[in-house]
Amino acid sequence: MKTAYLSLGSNIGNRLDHLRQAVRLLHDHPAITVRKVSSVYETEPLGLTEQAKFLNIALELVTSLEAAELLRACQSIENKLGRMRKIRWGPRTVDLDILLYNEDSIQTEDLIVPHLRMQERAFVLVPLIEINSEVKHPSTGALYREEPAMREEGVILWKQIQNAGEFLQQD
Ligand code: GSY
Repeated sequence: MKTAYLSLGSNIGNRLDHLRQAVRLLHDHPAITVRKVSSVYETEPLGLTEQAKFLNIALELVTSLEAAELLRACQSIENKLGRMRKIRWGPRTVDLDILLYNEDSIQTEDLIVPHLRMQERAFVLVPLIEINSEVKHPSTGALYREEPAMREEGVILWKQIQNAGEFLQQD
């Protein structure tokens, strides 16, 4: 079994509902168990700033899938939830990004792990550190909690979540 960390974000429609449906679909996958879900954070958009604020979460899962298979599972969930991403850096129904996979470094055409620039994004780091403050870069050993981006503004606690079950069960 491999442990992986994902970042999820939504800034269209019922943002919380999109995140919850995505987590539910992940958890329902026969080869995936969602172990931890962070609190929900409302975050200032990065990239194209003239768009709605995001809700972001991070989660920890265990899986028997290889990284490429996990990527395909994430893409299938994005498609099922009708991701709209007409504009690069623009609004999206739901985005699932693989941040870390089993302390592996992966560089293929489709997937780069650790996720590129994750260490520069407070909307990724703050939820991630909430669920595991010890996570580090697999090759440099740098602790993500010590990244300067952790101290950036624009990431507000929106809904406290105690555990994955609570997140999945709420209406
Ligand atoms: O990379 C994920 C999509 N995305 C986000 C996001 O999830 N949150 C915030 N705050 N800004 C973002 N810009 C993009 S693109």
